[in-house]
Amino acid sequence: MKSSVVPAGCLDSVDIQPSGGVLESLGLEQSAESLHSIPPHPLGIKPSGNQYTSSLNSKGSIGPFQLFPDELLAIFLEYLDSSTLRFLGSTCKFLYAFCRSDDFWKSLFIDSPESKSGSFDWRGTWRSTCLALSHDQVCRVNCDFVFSDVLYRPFLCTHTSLEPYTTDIPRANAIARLENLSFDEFSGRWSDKPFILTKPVHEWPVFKSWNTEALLHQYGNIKFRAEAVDWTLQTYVDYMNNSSDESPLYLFDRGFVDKMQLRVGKHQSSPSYWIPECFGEDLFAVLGENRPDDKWLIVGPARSGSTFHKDPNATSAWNAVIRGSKYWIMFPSSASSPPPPGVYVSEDQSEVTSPLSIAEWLLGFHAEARKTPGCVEGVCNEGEILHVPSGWWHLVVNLDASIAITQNFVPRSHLAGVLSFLKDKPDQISGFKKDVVDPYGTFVERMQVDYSELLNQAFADLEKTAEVRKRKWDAAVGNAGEESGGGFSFGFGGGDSDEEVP
Ligand SMILES: O=C(O)CCC(=O)C(=O)O
Ligand SMILES: [Fe+2]
Repeated sequence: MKSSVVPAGCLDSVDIQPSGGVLESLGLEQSAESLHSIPPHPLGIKPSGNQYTSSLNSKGSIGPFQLFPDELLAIFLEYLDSSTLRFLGSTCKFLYAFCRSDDFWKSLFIDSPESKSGSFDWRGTWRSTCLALSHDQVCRVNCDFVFSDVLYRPFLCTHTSLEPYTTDIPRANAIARLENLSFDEFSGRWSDKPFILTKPVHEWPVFKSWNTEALLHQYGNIKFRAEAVDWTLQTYVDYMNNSSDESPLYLFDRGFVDKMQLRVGKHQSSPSYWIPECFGEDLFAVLGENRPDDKWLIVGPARSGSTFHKDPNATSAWNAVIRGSKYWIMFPSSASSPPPPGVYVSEDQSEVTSPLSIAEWLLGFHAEARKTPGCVEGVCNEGEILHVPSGWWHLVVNLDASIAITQNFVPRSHLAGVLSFLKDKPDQISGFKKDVVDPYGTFVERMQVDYSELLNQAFADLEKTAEVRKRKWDAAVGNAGEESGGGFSFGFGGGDSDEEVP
């Protein structure tokens, strides 16, 4: 299959719709098979490159505005309210095509009182939902002579097959799959490596009983957070079953344990689920009520997922797939290694810019990423649980509609890294309640009471690391052997940084 990968612009523009500028301009490569699987655009919109083989071009009808690139026109339209957008869309085919773009309607609807109150019916698109249009009230004007990468790109990304990216994982990249793991094995060999545990989730009652139907039956009227909205589970599932967003809205709720009245941990009577023993205790538990957020329910349709990030506060995480399956691609983090291809971080590493949707990233950067040293990949199937070590970059995409639970934690083996993060990067700390004004101090104080030996060991490790780094620095600047004078001092930061998410 890989031998048939060709730049899409080389394909015959007559019989293959998505040829022309859109793929080339994005620097995208795509297999011929996956291009053939893309249906015609429902309005007939085509990539910009097709204008050069057509004698007609609808953009001509917008007069002097045709001088503006489509990207700029799209920015203008973001400022319009729904009735203006609707009226403008009835002036000519070109503007009709633009004003139908669901991204505008998504922003308009998410900010609307209906979305906030949760009292609305999902109608298949953001536009139909915003305007309360039933299926037969939606007209479809033929836009055969609208050529626009800006309009065509999201459609292409929504319909591109994920298969070429998530299968045929090179053996060297494959994430280890383990039946089981002891605490000693985890602490000794595995706490810095991603792995998939194939068994422990199978005994969880939530694994045995949860599916979309069952959840709807019990919790259909409960509101859960999905990015910027709080919708009932029923509304979210309606959306999930009937939408075609390039980046589907992702349910990611940190209050699910209370909302669903779950009991977490084997010590509970009739527990709903428990944490595999290999991960040991979570040292943030010493903070009690003051601990940062740590548990999320994750629900999403196929193609939803998480763009590249590191988990918050230098924590590690596990992610258990209850239904569906997830493709993971991950990179270790170190001060000397760059972020994954296509991901840019600010100098202090506090901001991550990955402006691309998951599909765009796969189309544009996956091939390079796969060849990058350190890259690991794997599919975590139903009933399996994946370990995300502290500091690792990860991108995740759901291969089917999925339900998962994730928890972040501080294992013993990463205590030093977490202390260093909290002390050296206070501006990047996240997930603590506002009244915890000094997370580092509070954590150290609580650790001194419950785990003083472990804490002292972690401080000693940090001192040692700082000492080694100082020696390396001295050697590099040529003052080896001298007492280091003022002017430069090391924190105990290891040089890595951690961006917040989920
Ligand atoms: O399931 C996902 O989308 C991944 C969530 C995530 O990033 C995590 O659990 O750390
Ligand atoms: Fe994550």
